[in-house]
Amino acid sequence: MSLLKKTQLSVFFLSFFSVLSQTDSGYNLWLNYRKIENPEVLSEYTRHIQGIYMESGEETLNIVKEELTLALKGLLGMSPPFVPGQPKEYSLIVRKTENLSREIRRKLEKDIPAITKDGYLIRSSGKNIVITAHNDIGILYGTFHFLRHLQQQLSLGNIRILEVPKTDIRVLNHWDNLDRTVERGYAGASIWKWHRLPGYIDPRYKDYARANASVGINGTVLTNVNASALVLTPAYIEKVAALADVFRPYGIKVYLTARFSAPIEIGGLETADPLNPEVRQWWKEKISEIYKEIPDFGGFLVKANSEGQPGPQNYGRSHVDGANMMADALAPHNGIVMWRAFVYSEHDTTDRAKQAYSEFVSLDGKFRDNVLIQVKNGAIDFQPREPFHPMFAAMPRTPLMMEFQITQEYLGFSTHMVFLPKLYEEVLQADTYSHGKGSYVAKVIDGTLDNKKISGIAGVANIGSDINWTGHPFGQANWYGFGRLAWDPYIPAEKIADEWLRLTFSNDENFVTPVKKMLLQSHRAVVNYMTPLGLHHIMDTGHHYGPGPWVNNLSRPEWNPVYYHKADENGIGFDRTPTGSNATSQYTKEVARIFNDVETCPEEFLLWFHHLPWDYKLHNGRTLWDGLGIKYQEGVNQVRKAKNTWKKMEPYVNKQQFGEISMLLDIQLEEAVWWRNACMLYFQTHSKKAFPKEMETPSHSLEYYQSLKFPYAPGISPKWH
Ligand code: BDP
Repeated sequence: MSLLKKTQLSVFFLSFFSVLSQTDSGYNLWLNYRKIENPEVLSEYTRHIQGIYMESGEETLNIVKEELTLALKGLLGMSPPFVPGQPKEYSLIVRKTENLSREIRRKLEKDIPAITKDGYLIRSSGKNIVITAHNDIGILYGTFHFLRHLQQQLSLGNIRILEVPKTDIRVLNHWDNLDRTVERGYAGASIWKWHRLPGYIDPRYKDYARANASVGINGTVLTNVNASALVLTPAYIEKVAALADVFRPYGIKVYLTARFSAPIEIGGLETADPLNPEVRQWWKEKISEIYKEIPDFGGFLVKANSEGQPGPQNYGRSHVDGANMMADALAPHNGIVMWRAFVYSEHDTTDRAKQAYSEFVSLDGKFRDNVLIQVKNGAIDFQPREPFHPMFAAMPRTPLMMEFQITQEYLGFSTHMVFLPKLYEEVLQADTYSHGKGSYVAKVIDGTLDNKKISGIAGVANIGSDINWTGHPFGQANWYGFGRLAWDPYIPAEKIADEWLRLTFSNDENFVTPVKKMLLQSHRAVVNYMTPLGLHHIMDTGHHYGPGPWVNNLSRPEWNPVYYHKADENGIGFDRTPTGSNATSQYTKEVARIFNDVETCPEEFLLWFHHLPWDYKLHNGRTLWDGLGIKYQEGVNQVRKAKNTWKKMEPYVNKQQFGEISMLLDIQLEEAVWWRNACMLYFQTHSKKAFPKEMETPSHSLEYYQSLKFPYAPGISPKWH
């Protein structure tokens, strides 16, 4: 072999291996564009896409070009040429509607009027395929959808896809601190390298934007809801502006969390009273200053008067006063306020589950048009499973944003496999009955139920600097799934799982079918081994890692697990019916009736709404005590089953990720057993009953489980130390 050939070969191998290892690590997410091996599909695609006819334009269109080149090269093994002049037959035509030829416009005339907002149309037209939209971002979204179609190896014959985003604001919430710790983050340090910004632009920023755009996410709140006012100082605004510049061509706006006391902390004022003219002026000027640097700045996310954060109530003012003050200052710049409804007070002795509703519902209709109230999916706090938040049925005149948690604070951190779109789907498909049957939460969120002018959905990000972004390779599915549901809250979780698996790993049915099944039952498994039958908030203190149902020594009663399960020798559960806290009265009467009646209350919420004796008979005829043990065991069994499924998947997944997932499933199983043993041993001290025969005998004593300490468990902000 000549020297030249040898060098060429080694260069080839080098680049081959570097690509391979990047793919192996999971860094490329669902955008890894593996070569299509199926010859029929490949020949269909190469026949249909012999050239690309694309208009030239600014940054976003260059990105489209870049993505098409990269993707088609990966998928087809070669990138079809971009052809100038007139499109020939079998071209992919990528053009804005206004630039389509008259002939094509005529052919697509039925569909074009239906493209609104950042929507797009992908359609066969004669022998061509057209991707069109009214604006550049629509073209980018359409391109990503088209590529997704190819990645799933779906047919191009008579393709017709018309998509319009169903919600307006589709944002990630990063709970990232300026010191790069991430509150409730389990995938490494924050990806924002504040110290090096604005000069150093980490390539990851672009990859982050690209991944988000590929699923239609159009905003990012860079900082923690437990906010630092520092991010509003000039030095940081400059850094934020540098990030905004990277994200802009991907259609992503930046937002910041605004600390309510910032006028005092960085403005030198003596008060942050929202009705004080100087304070109002300070925010006005601060906001103008931000817009000077970031003309398309999105606005603020605010956590006020919650868990010790400052807010308008410190000055005897209301949430309306606080939110509207910021909204007034943002309105001239088209900015918005996302005001969080996650409030509960140590001075309020009523059921914590009732407090947000009690505080906010009477304020319906009083917020400015550019205020959205951001409501967590349930009334407590991102528990493994919660009934939908009653606020969703109660504020017809206020845009309500959904806040989901993508990071797994209460679901096993980034160690456990949990496919969250299943949880999201359950909430979005819940019926509030606010306008009779069929008043789904999804319709509240997309604004259609009450004709809201603006709508939105937020997900607390699970992203960090780990090479694969999310710690657990399957955590990527939750980022992906959140984005897909933000775009369209009606997509079935099953479809999302199917898509994501095909995009990320393999199109082989022998892989997709069993692994999809495994993903779809993973949420139920976690609920079973952590908090079955409606139990909630029984995790250990502070870090929230592992079980701690015995914890009863925290200063605030509603921080203690015993407050939530109320186990004693007679029984277990939180009575939220009219004989108890009457939290059910916050739901519409149809829903309240279902929850109030122990017979109709869905079993998965039984102990959320009812305090029941240990020998209460479940629908299957077993006692509550036995049923609890059986559920805990079922969760463990489900993880075992998942492990067995995964074991057989080695041929379909690269070695690195196969190994990572195998190890994580091992840990998940150990921790599932830990949860079952610790909880059942503890509850047994109250029930005084033998474990059901279906349950395996715990290998350690309760004292052992109670003695476990995890001082360095990840995800705690300095704030909680
Ligand atoms: C809780 C978290 C805490 C957050 C809080 C919030 O434990 O770290 O600050 O929610 O959402 O779930 O504000």
